[in-house]
Parts: sequence; structure tokens; C-alpha cells
Amino acid sequence: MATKHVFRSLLSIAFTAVLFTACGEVSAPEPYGPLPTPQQVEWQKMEMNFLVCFGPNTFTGMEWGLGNEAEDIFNPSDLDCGQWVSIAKEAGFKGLIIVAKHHDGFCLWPNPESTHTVARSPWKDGKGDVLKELSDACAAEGLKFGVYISPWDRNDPHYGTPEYNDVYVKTLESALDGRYGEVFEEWFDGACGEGPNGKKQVYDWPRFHETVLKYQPKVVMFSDVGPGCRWVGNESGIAGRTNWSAFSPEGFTAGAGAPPTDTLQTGNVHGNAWVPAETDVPLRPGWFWRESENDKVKSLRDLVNIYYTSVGRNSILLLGIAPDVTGHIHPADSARLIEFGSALKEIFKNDLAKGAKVKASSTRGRGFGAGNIVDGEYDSYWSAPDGVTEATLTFDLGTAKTFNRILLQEYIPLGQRVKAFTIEALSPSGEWEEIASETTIGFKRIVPVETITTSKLRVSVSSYAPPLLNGFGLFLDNI
Ligand code: FUL
Repeated sequence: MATKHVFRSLLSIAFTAVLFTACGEVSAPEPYGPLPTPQQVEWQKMEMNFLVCFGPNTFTGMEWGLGNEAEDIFNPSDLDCGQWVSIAKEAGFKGLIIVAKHHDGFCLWPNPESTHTVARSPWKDGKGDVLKELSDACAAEGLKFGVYISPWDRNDPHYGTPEYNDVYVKTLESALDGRYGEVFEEWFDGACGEGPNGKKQVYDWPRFHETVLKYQPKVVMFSDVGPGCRWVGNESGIAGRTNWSAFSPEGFTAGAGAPPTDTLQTGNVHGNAWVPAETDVPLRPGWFWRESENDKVKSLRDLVNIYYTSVGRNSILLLGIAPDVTGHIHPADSARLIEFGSALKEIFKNDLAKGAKVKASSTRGRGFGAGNIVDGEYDSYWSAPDGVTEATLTFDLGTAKTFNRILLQEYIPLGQRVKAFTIEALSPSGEWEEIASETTIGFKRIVPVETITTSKLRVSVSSYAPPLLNGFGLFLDNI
């Protein structure tokens, strides 16, 4: 009886296997290396966010306030968070992170742990709350809200003693406990200078992280070394041409204990954690508003180039925005931001690879065909079979197309794999000519090339595991 049962079971497994093969269905590829959480994938899809820098520095013209500024210095005449949000939205940014407390310790919300807050300022008779106004404005427009709460505090008398870690934990709680809704990113600046008593703080990072996660389990935490995302190693808007989201944070800490800046820029090829790079750069020369810098807002060309060297290099862009003393984004800045958003729309509206016929040197099987690369669906991707790490894709554009930007995307939910790729174009005389040779792809890679006209392209990839590509595009930047 038992033998008969086993026989029947084996028969049924064999039948299922035959059916499976007949239908050509194959299983999804195995993941490779460290993987992003679903929140990190969503975060990367945001691509561009504001870092709003506003506080006593706006009124003093300083970059790093001393912490002894009188609270009554903070008095914006017409604070309008709705204006910040609508400019962000129109320019294509998806979230706003507010510098809720900078190194000077002044809190833009009535933090009960501090005496150095908006509650002591003349603004709205001490009844104002910038975090409330901004989180409400974000929610109204469907943008995400994040906070930067500097661990360094030049005002708090406990700073430099173990008690300060308690104060800081309670400060985090009062901004993150849900009273301002969901927080998509918490920004831990690495700066750790001296406090009012001349001492530096020994930060209790595990406790800080635990506190944030307790209230905001879906948050992505930024610091020089993660855990959610890492600093890109400079404030010039430039991620590494090679940029792995894999990273090994062991033995390092934020601030003075961070790895060398070139490691932050490139990540670690065989890193053991998923800690993608965030590229923070101010729109003006400084992070905070200054009258004297109204004519020094970055040019449109600079911003578009920064987009290529950040978002186009597997990073996200965090652009520093400095509202002025009225509490508005100055017209010089808002005009440039809108211009930037329109330029990106203009460049990327016409994908010249749309409708291209794609052939791959090998394909995993049904459901993983080369056509998936150009179908516009994020979760549909081409994959080479198991064991294949070198592959070539040929894109037949039908007719000759003229472009100078080539976009490639890897399907990162299953890891970052591609270590090198070349792009060749078919010349008028029918020869393949190399037009680019690069390393990593990641979530999104935009390769600038000389303007070229061709009807066929060939992309050869070399990777650590079967490559998975879900996006390819050709664009013309005429800005
Ligand atoms: C830096 C800070 O020291 C700047 O003041 C600014 O907040 C920037 C975003 O990060 O490290």
C-alpha cells in the first residue's frame, strides 16, 4: 500500500515537472549578495528630495550657529511650507527632509526636552510648529516627509556627558513618535563637535537607531555609514562612476570614524549590507540662505549634470534648499528649480528606445525575455540563465535615432550584480563601434555619450551572477 502511495506521488511530481517544462515556465533567479528592503527600493525610486535648511542660521547668515543665538532671532515674517511643497512637486521632487535641529540645537518644533525652540521665539507668539506645518503640507500634496535632527548640539548643557544621549533619545521620540505622521527618512549628520562645556559627545548609535525604528519601522536612516543609506563622501553632487549599493560598515562609525571618502563614493563591491549612496548638495554655495548668495544659485546646466552624476549613478539626489527670512523659497531658487524640473521632463519625455526589438545572447526562459527590458514595467526584467554571467543584448531601433544619453537599469530587489558593461553602436558602414565602457549599473545608470545617430546598439554585460535588467532608454539632452 505504502509503495503504491510513493509511486503515485512520484508520478504526480514527474507529471507536474513535464507540465512545467511544456509550458516553458521557469523559476525566478536566486538573489545575489545583500538585498534592499522594500522600503529601500521605494526610497531609491523617489530619486530626488529636498533637504530644507532653515533656522537661526537663516537669520544670522552663519553656516554653523554657535548655539547661543537668542531664540527671538527666529521670526519668519510669512512662513509658507505649502510653497516649499508645491515647488518641490512641480520640480519633480518626491519628499522633503527638514533640518528640524541643526548643530546650534534650535528646534523647529516645541521639543519638551529643550529650552531652545520655536516655543521661546516670537514667531506665532511661541505657538508655531514648523514640523506640523510641513508634514501637513506634504500630506496634502502626497509628498513624503523626513527629518534631520543633528546629534551634535552646541546649546544643550548636557552635551558631552552620558545624560545627553538620554536627552537626544527623547528629542528623537518627540519628533518621530507619530505626531507628525510617517517619516520616510531620518538624517543623522556625522558632525560631532564640541558642546557648550568644550566636550565632544560619545554617541550611543545603537540606542538612537532602536528609538527611531520603534516609532518609524519603515524609515530609511541616513548617516555616513547607514544603516539605511550612506553619505556619498562629498557635497559636490558626485556619486562614484563605479557605485555599489553593497557596503561593509563594520568597524566604522558616522563622523570622524567614517571610511575614506572614495569608499563612500564607490561602496564595497563585496560589501555585506545594502547601504545605497545618497548625494547631498546645496542649491546655493551654502546650505542656509544668505542675501549675498541670491545670485549664486546653481545654473540649470550644473543641476542637470548633478542629476546625471547622482541619480544617473545609482544614487539619489538630496538637494539643499534654503528658504529666506520671510520663510519662502526665494524667487531666484524657485525659478531655477522649476526650470530644472521642466528640463528633466523635456529630456526624458521621448524615449528613443521605445518599441525597439531586443535580442539577448541567452535568456532564462519564459517570463524573462529580452523584451522585458523595454516594456516600462519595473518588476518585469530580462535574465540570463543560471551560471551565465556574460551576455550581450542587441537593440534594433527600426530606424536611425539620434541621442546622447543611454539609460540602463538593474532589477535591484534581487541584488546588484553587473560589474562592467560596454555599449557599441552600428556605424553607417556596418561596423560595431564602442561608444562607452563603464562598470556598475544598479538602480539606474545614465551614460552620457557624444551625440550619435544609429539604428542598432549592442550592450555587453559582465556580472557576478546572471544579469537582471529591467530598463533601457535612449534620450537626447539638448539643454
Ligand atoms: C553637513 C553639515 O555640517 C551642514 O551644515 C549641512 O547640514 C549638511 C547637510 O551636512 O555635514
